[in-house]
This record gives sequence, structure tokens and C-alpha cells, in this order.
Amino acid sequence: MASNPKSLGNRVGSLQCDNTTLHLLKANDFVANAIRQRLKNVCVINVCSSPGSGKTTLMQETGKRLGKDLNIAVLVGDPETDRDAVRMKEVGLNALQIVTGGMCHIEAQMILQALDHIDLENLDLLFIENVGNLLCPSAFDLGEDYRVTLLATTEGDDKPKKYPRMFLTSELMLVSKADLLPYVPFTVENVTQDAREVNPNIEILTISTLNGEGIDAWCEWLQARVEAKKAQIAE
Ligand SMILES: Nc1nc2c(ncn2[C@@H]2O[C@H](COP(=O)(O)OP(=O)(O)O)[C@@H](O)[C@H]2O)c(=O)[nH]1
Ligand SMILES: [Mg+2]
Repeated sequence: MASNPKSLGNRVGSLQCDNTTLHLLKANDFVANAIRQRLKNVCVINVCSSPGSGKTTLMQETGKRLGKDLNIAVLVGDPETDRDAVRMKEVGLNALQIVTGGMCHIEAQMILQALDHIDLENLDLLFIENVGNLLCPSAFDLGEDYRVTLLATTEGDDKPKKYPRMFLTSELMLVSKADLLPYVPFTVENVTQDAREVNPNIEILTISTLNGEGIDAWCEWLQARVEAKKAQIAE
């Protein structure tokens, strides 16, 4: 676990106490590892962003496009209400709401418990829509294969450097609401440069669920990851 870059213990650190280091927070990593063991056949994507960047709308659009080819489930975290799960179900997605009761992120234990309530048989792809927040969710490994972070054009292109841990631990950044680019002071070149300075390996796609820009590329990215996971099992 120590080599896992998403490891909570590696990123959040430990409680220093009289020359003794207590890795109290590594408990989350232990549970995340149990999730990985349990979901060996499933591609798991942890979707993060600020509130309102378009996570749920993107899950809905993805369900509409890939739902016929892939068996998809969504676990969605919010501090209150089941509104997002209802929205997902409206487009036929198998969705379960995790109400965190005011907590600003999902922890691995919540996912492990939720797995008992969804049908894992023949599941290809599990999305975890994290609580809207660019800070805390970055510290918690949820047993995912990939972390995808949306950054909407309305949020400003300075965010990767302000919230580096989120972009450092993400495999893909989606610049969302690209349809609004003509109206907001946001430069894709600037955000790309900053994100790559934080994480040289991060992939970047520009998308809009409103006009469809980049959604094919997003779906292809996902399908390739699902296939890669299946190939890994076959080895
Ligand atoms: N202009 C524009 N609005 C969008 C887009 N995607 C989502 N929205 C809107 O942004 C708001 C927040 O979207 P939502 O999916 O609930 O964001 P979440 O909080 O990240 O799950 C809603 O009013 C959506 O209709 C987009 O691509 N373009
Ligand atoms: Mg949402």
C-alpha cells in the first residue's frame, strides 16, 4: 500500500506524538484495498469536482450513451438529499445515494457498505460521484482505478494550482461547460499548462453536455479503461 499514490497515509500524513508516529488515517487505505479486491472485475471511476461543475449531468449523459453496451452503476455522495440518485435513475442508471450527513467527502468505508446494496453481478463500470469539493475528497482513496476531476469554465482557470492535490491525484481532468467559453474569462491553454505543471501525466479533455463537445472522446476514454480492466483479469 505504501507505493499507492492515492494512499491517504502518504498524502495526509500522520499524527505526531512524542517521537512516535501513529498512522491513524491509514485505516481508509486498508478499506480501499478491500474494495479493490472485491471489485476486481469492475472498472471504478471516482468523479470529483466543486459543486455544480456538471458531474451528475455527465453521468446522465454517459448512461444514455453507454448504458446499452455497458452495465453501469453509480454511487453518489451528497451531504443531504437523494436528488442526484433520482436524476440518475430517471435516465435508467442503477444509482444509490450516499448521504454523508454533512461530511464534505466520501470515505472508503461508505463505499464498502454501499457495495452490499448494489448488484455487482456482471457490472462493468462503477462511477462514484464524490461530494462537490476540490479539497477533502482528494485525500481519500475509494478503491478506484481512476480519479477524474471536472473543472467548469465558470470556476476560473486558476484552480489546479490552488487545489493541487486533487489534480495531482487525478488521471483525467475534464474541462466542463465548454459551451460557455465565449462568455467567461477562462483559457483552456492556461488551465492545461497549470494542470500539467502540477501533474505532468494528467490527461485533459474539454467537454460540454449541452452541445456534446468532447463527449465522444470521454466515452471512448471510458470504454478503453473498461476493456483494459477486463484484459487485466484475463491475464
Ligand atoms: N452550460 C452548461 N451547463 C451545464 C453543463 N453541464 C451541466 N450544466 C448545468 O450545471 C448545473 C450543475 O450541474 P450538475 O450536473 O448538477 O453538477 P454537479 O453538482 O457537479 O453534479 C446544472 O444546472 C446543469 O444543467 C454544460 O456542459 N454546460
Ligand atoms: Mg451532482
